[in-house]
Amino acid sequence: MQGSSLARTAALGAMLLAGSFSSAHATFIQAPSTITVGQTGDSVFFTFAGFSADDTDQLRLVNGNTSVLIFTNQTTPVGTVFNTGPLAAGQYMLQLWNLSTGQIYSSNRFDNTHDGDFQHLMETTNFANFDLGAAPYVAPLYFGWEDEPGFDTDSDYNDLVFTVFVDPPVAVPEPSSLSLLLATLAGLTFFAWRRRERSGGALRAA
Ligand SMILES: [Ca+2]
Ligand SMILES: [Ca+2]
Repeated sequence: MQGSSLARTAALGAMLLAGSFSSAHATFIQAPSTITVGQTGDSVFFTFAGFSADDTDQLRLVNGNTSVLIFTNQTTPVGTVFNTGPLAAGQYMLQLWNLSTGQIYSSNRFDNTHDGDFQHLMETTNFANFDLGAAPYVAPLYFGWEDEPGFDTDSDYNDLVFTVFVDPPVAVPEPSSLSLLLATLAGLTFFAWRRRERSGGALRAA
């Protein structure tokens, strides 16, 4: 399960947008514009990895017509995990709500028409690129938002940093395999009982 989750996270990173983009921090690359939930029932897990920003920013997941709050950068402890719970299969966009300026930015840069299609979400394999000290935990990819407008951005992309993976649903044992499991447990219990009986008898004989 862990392995497939990591593989899916890596797949997210592999889905790069076409086109070129230049940043003050060349070590960042464009994050995918959407998160893919492969099958209905999958959950998406976000972990807050840190921030350095004056503004108050919220990471949000766009789910249908609603925008679900995931983290607030100023108040969320590093390492906090947010589980969306089961989602319908499909593509999900992320948003950054800068509450200090009132601006909303999308993980899909082409929704940022109010900001010249500026790319506000970037990714990197190297946490050190965020200048936030040591990585709080190991992850294959780290995502970071830029909360300033494109025309005057510092492009540090560390205003809200997080990781994400999509988790497939836990398989429920089928009735046939469940009864087999119960039969096995019953058998083990019987043998343990018989072994106790024998050792008990040996003690009594001694
Ligand atoms: Ca910053
Ligand atoms: Ca910034």
